[in-house]
Amino acid sequence: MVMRQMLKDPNNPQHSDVETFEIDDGKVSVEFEGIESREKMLKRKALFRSIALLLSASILTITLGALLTKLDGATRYAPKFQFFDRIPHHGNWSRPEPAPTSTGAPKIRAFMRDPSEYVLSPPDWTRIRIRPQVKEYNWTISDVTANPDGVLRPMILINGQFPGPLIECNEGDTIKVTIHNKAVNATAFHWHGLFHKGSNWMDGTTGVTQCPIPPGESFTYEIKTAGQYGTYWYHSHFSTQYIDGLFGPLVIHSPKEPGRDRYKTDQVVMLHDYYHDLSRNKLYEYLAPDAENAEPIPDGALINGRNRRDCAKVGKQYTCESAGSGLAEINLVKGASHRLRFINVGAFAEFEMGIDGHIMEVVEADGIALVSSPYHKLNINVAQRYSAIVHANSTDASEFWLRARMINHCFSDPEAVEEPEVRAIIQYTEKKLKKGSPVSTSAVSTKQVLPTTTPWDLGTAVVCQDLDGKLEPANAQVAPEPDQMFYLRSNFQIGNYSLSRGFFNSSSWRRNLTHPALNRVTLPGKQAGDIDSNETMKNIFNVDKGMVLKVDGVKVVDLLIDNYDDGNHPMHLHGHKFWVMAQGNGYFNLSDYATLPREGRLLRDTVTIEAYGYVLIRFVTDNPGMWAFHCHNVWHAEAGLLMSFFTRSDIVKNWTLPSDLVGFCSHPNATNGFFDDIKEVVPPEWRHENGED
Ligand SMILES: [Cu+2]
Repeated sequence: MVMRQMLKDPNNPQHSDVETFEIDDGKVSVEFEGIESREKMLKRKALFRSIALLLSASILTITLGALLTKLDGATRYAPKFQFFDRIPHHGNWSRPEPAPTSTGAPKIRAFMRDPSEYVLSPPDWTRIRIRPQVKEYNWTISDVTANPDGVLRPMILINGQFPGPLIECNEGDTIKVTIHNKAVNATAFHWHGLFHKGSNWMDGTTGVTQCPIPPGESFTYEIKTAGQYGTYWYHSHFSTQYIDGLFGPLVIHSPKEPGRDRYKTDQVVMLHDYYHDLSRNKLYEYLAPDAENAEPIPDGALINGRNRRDCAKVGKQYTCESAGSGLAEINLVKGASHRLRFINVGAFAEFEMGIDGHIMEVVEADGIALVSSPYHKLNINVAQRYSAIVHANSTDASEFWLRARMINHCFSDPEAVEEPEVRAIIQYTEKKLKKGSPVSTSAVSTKQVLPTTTPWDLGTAVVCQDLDGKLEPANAQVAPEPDQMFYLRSNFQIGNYSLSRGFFNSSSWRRNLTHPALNRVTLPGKQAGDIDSNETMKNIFNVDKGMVLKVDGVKVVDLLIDNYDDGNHPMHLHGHKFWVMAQGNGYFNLSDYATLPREGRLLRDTVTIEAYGYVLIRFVTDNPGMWAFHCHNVWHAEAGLLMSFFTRSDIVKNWTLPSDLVGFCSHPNATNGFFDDIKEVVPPEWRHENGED
């Protein structure tokens, strides 16, 4: 074993914040200098808390004192409500078309998407050879008040319906989605898990690859699908906006996918936590002083956008009309096998889900076909996907519960959630499902036949971590030896004004909406200069507000992250799949590094780092661009847990970005709806003159 000195990369000042190692034949033993032990970190956190408490107490005392003595400076320590009440509403919400009620039939809720749209139509590859096509979609984004589960709330929808439409294509097709932004706020769409080889600017990540699409403007995303297949999804990548309704499934079929003859029907099942308020208002509370990283507790959960709340139990601040709302129904032809593609399209909660009386054979994770393995229940974290084959061969009943429970032990207050479980009805049907058939829609009424089945008699998950057991790719590829390793610590720190923010090492991301990272390295003559030079990189990026790790050439990169936080993080790398080399609780044992098995490693695009755990991922930097790496918990990402990898700068620096995208950056409304962090949550009179605002 060769002992090597820790290397600071002289070519990239951003790296000075990161321990970087060059690896010699995989034989490397490293010492992490300057890293506090976890115990120390915890003590420090406790100390921060006590200081914050003390400060709050003194602020309260001073405030009371000031009020009592009518001192001039009383407003300096304004009590919370004076600015918490000032929640900005960037919305111009309209009620949906009034539902026809005169017929006495159940209300037709036009904003609910017909669930049969989530039943797929895979081509019959045995009969036809399919040429690549261009699949075009036209989406109008608008602000709508709607009540998927009964509770009326402002939403932002695609073509006035919820959830978003299915994008379905074959490998090699080009997807063209034209966004017409008719909402009051800006937007941008990310295609989760898609590689965008050679077209990084189509990745849709505000602050990283594009300026937002301003209200009143349109933009066409062109997405190539060569070289990948399986289950993906899309969502807005503008602050926390997607959880207000801007998300949907994206499925790529391929003749290369193994096991296509094993199931008769194929459909999408989206699971998600759900809030009854606009996410922007929740973000306001979450990022406020003294909030201490207490993530907003979901008001409930939905399956394919559906659930039904008991209006009698809903808070008085809401208007609740549950007529016409109902549970999702999933139809399975009796006696046949079916593929269910589960996607966690939520904000925050990991789900544990299972179907009464049915084993699920897991055959896909994040677009990678797996050797089939049976499970009673699955854990699925935010942004992850699993396909399971379910055999409709039970003789016990014709209706069964699909139970999906948010693992509320991972919430800041586990007891605060009223209904952690959401259910869907699995119905056996006699005849073949046909795409576009109204079979599910008409059934969503008050006359749903509710199953009487009992859940698996197994313990419930209390830790948020990835699906246990060994998930093995069907086409196992041996992971290559690494060239380079980056080491990150992820944690939350309470800093100025008692604000809690997420950090990778010393970097906490603050989105710059009008100067995204990719634009900074491609705009000719602006700032780019010679991006290989030390000085230019330093001028372009401030590591405190967003770490950018530049990797030159095609390298095999290892990224080891230790999580010093009591929350878990579903970490997502844009534009790549990575091998999960190691994952667990506690520290990664560095003595295992040189001998990590490289065979049969799972490849995916979203991996969970559990609370006080670690993960070691490996990927190849063969896709030129600026690629975000971030926690997919929307609250954590907005609190700063995002950084970027800058790969193949030699290619990227010669790019010219589409002129319409570049034009958005100087549009006066490009930042509509942007949550301006400190400016919004800290009263002006509190702010220092030290550049914080
Ligand atoms: Cu996180």
